[in-house]
Amino acid sequence: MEIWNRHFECMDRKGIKNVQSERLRETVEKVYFNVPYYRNRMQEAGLGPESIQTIDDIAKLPFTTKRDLRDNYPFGLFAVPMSEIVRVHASSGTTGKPTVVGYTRNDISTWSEVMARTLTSAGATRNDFIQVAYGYGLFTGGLGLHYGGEKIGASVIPISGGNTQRQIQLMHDFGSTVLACTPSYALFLAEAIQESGIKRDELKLRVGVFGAEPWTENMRREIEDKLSIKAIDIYGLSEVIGPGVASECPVQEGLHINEDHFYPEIIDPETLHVLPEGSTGELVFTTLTKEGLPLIRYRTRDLTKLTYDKCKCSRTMVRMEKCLGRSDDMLIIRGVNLFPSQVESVLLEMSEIKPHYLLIVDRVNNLDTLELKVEVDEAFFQDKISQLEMLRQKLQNNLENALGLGIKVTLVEPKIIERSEGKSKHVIDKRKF
Ligand code: DLL
Repeated sequence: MEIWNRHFECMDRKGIKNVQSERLRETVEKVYFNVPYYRNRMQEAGLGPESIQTIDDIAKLPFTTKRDLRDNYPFGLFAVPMSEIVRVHASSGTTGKPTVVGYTRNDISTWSEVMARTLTSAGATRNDFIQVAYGYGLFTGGLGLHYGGEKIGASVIPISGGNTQRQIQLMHDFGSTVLACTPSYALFLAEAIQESGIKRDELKLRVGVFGAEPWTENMRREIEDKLSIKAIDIYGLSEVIGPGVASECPVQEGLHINEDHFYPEIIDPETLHVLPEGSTGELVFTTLTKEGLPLIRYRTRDLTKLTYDKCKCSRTMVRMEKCLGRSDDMLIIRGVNLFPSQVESVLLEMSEIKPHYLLIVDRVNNLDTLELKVEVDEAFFQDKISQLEMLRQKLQNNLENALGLGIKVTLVEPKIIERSEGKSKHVIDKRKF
């Protein structure tokens, strides 16, 4: 079993702690002197760089949230001058503005390193053909897998997402051995392959690296059966680096976190207290080597638990359990992150519509579907059907432009959507994960 970076991935726990302590000290110094936001937060808490000596001092530091990134939009939390930034990516913010992340040349190199570890632990080598069917662009999936694939010396096919017939044709003609995409798209592709009449033994596919959305053990079994491959779970988030934060090894008992670069903690999302090993709670990361956008105790909102037990693969890096839930209302639709509040901001800009709405998520033929039911303003509802249809189209376009996601819009009469006395319920998720 190949290991990309045995020195770090198999380091003893004491060694890992020393590396983390040293890197935390450097990171804290960096943000204190270069990011006014962090300096202010630390001063408010009565902390200076000297307050942080070992990794255990991390509990003294304040948390960072998506909201903090939004309040400092777009580049306010960057710790280097823009001349040092060689790449930006972005992910969904909670309202109109995306969360922007920046990378220095060293950050890109760190990212390639952790992606090389990810692909190697999935069993990929320089002899593989990696079909990268994650989206390229502001989303980190495509380019993350791309750089990691090149780093291990594999042949990378940057086909990007969608265009299923072309995916199947290239998979067949080029002999792709590794498929990288979301697990739901993998299932969709599996069925399209069956329908295309191509026989399984005409394909060379043997491994899939799937992530960017939650997927269950049942889904894993289904993908492994239908595609006759090994399906490996890979996890990450743009704010921390993108994919490459954690990934499964062939043992498939949890995802090893690259904790020499990203220090994980589990907290109770209500009390914000750090929880003991083995408890399920919200995952928090501190970046230990990032230069462009170092983050201190960033709340991912993903729910999981950690285990430090030794893994059969001989890696010593802590493992996180497969992530299946979140402590906020973010949805992931066809790999695209979506907050109901983003939909609400679009609705609030249109006077013909009331912000009483319901989002209905489902999965049809392995593809996520999203429908928005929204109330039309009383005055407008009296109008002609053709005008209502124009309004529906306009809203559908506005949503697609703002969210990068097609949503089926249904207009309903005023007062149809159930009001709630407490926190209103805006989402019905019928997908069976
Ligand atoms: O989804 C990065 C990525 C790309 C990961 C390709 C894996 C493969 P974001 O768009 O910022 O980044 O979304 C991050 O997606 O906080 C989780 O809620 C969810 N997520 C990512 N990977 C997994 C996974 C990328 N393997 C958010 N299982 C995260 C469950 C996942 N959820």
